[in-house]
Amino acid sequence: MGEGTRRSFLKAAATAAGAAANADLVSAQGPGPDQALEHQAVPSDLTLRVKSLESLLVEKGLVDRAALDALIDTMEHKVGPRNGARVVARAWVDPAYKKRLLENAPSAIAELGYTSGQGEHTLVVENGPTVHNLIVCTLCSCYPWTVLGLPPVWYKSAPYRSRAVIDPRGILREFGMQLSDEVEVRVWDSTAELRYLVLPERPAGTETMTEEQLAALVTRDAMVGVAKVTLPASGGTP
Ligand SMILES: [Co+2]
Repeated sequence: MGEGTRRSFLKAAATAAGAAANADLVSAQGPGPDQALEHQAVPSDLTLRVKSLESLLVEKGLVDRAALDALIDTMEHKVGPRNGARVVARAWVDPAYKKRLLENAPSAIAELGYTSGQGEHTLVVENGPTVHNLIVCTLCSCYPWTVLGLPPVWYKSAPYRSRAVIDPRGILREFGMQLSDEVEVRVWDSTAELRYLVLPERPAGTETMTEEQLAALVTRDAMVGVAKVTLPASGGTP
C-alpha cells in the first residue's frame, strides 16, 4: 500500500491501541465475571471491538506490534506518571501541600490540574523510614490513572495481584528492594472507587534541588511502591 495509506492505518491503529489500553481501565480482567463485577463492569461491546480490531490489524501485518508497544510505553512511562511525579515533588517541597494531599488527595491533585472526572476517590499513602506502602488491585487493574497513566503489564498480571498480598516482601525483593524486618509493609488493595498513590521518601542529598529537578527523579514504580526514589549515579543530570 502507499505510504500515505500506511500512515493513516498506523494512526488509526495507534488510536485504537490507546482506546484499548484505556478501555482496560474500565473493563474486567479479574478471575471471573462475578468477582470482577465487584470492582468493575465487564468489557463493553466497544472494548471488545477495539481489541478485535487491534488484533486483526497486527495479524494482517498492517501495524507493527512493536510500534503499538512503544506508544503504550510512552503513555506508561512518560505522560501519565509525570503527573504523579509533579504531585510528589510538590509535596516534598511544600509541607502545607503535603498535608492537603494526605488529607484530601483528589482536591490536592486537582490543584495541579489533574482531575479524573470519574468521581473515584484517591488516597495518598506516605512511605517513611519505618513504613513502606505497596499498591495492588487483587481483582483486576484498578489504578490511579489520573496521576500514573496506564498500569504496566506486571501490575495486571495474576502473579503480582496474588503475591503482593501473600508475599509482599518477596515481590519487593524481585523488584530489587531489600527491606529490613523493622520496616512495616502495608499493602493497599485498590478498587474502582478507591485508588492509591504512594508518596515515596525524598532521597537524601536532594536538599538543593528544585521542584522540577525533584519531579524528574520520581518514577512510576516508586509511586506504586515497588521501588524507592534514588539519585542518579554521579555525573548524571540533574
Ligand atoms: Co480492580
